[in-house]
Amino acid sequence: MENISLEKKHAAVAASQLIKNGMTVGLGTGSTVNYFLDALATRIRQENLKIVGVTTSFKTANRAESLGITIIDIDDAPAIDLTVDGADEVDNRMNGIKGGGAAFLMEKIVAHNSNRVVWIIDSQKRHQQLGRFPLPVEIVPFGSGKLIADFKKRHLHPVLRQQDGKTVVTDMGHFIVDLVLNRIDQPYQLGQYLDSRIGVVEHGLFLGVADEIIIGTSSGVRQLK
Ligand code: ABF
Repeated sequence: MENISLEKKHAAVAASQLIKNGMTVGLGTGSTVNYFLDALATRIRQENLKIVGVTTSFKTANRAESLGITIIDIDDAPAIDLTVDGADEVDNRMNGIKGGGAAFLMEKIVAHNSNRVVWIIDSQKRHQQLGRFPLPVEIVPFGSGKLIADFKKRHLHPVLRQQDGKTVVTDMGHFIVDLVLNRIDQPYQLGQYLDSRIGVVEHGLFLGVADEIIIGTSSGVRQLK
C-alpha cells in the first residue's frame, strides 16, 4: 500500500475506535472515510455493535448500506453523537477546506448538527494557510453565469466544476464553482462575503467546525485537538 493510502487507513482505523455502542454516527464522504466505513463495519460485525449512520452523500449511503451499516434520515436522528469526515486542506488553527468530493453542503449540515466532529486526514492535507486547495462554492444553477461573472470581476478566479466535459451537479441539484485563490488571508471575511451572495448555497470553508483532527502517518496517527 502506497504511503498516502496507508496514512488514510491509519487515521480511519483510529477514528473507528471512537465509536461506541448505541451511537448515531455522521458518516462523511471521500476515500479516507471509505477506509473508516470498512473499519466500522468490521467492528459492527465482530462486536455486534448497534449503531446507526447519518450520511453526507448518496455515495456514502450506498457504500455504508453495502457494508451492512444502517442509515437513517438526519431528521429521524434525535442527535448525531459523532461525525467522522475527511477534509481537503487543514491549517494550523484546525480550520479546513472541504468539498473536493462535491458533498460539502450535506457535510456541513451534518457537522452543524453533530455533538462532536472528527476529521481524518493524511499528512499532505496540512498546510500553514488555507487556499492552495481551490475553494468549492455550491451555487444555484439559475443565474449561475451572472454569479460566476461577478466572482471573476472580484478576482476570485472561479472555475465551474466539470467532469468528462459535463457540468458537475451535486446530490442536492446544484453546480460547484472552485475559486482558485492559492492563499486565503482572511477566511472568516471571505466566508461572510460568500454567505451574503444571492445564489450561493454553501461554501467549503469549515471554520471552527472540527473538534479533533486525526492525522495519519506511515507508522500511526497524530492528533490535533
Ligand atoms: C470529504 O473529504 C470532502 O469534503 C473532501 O473532498 C474529502 C477528502 O477527500 P479524501 O478523503 O478522498 O482525501 O469530506
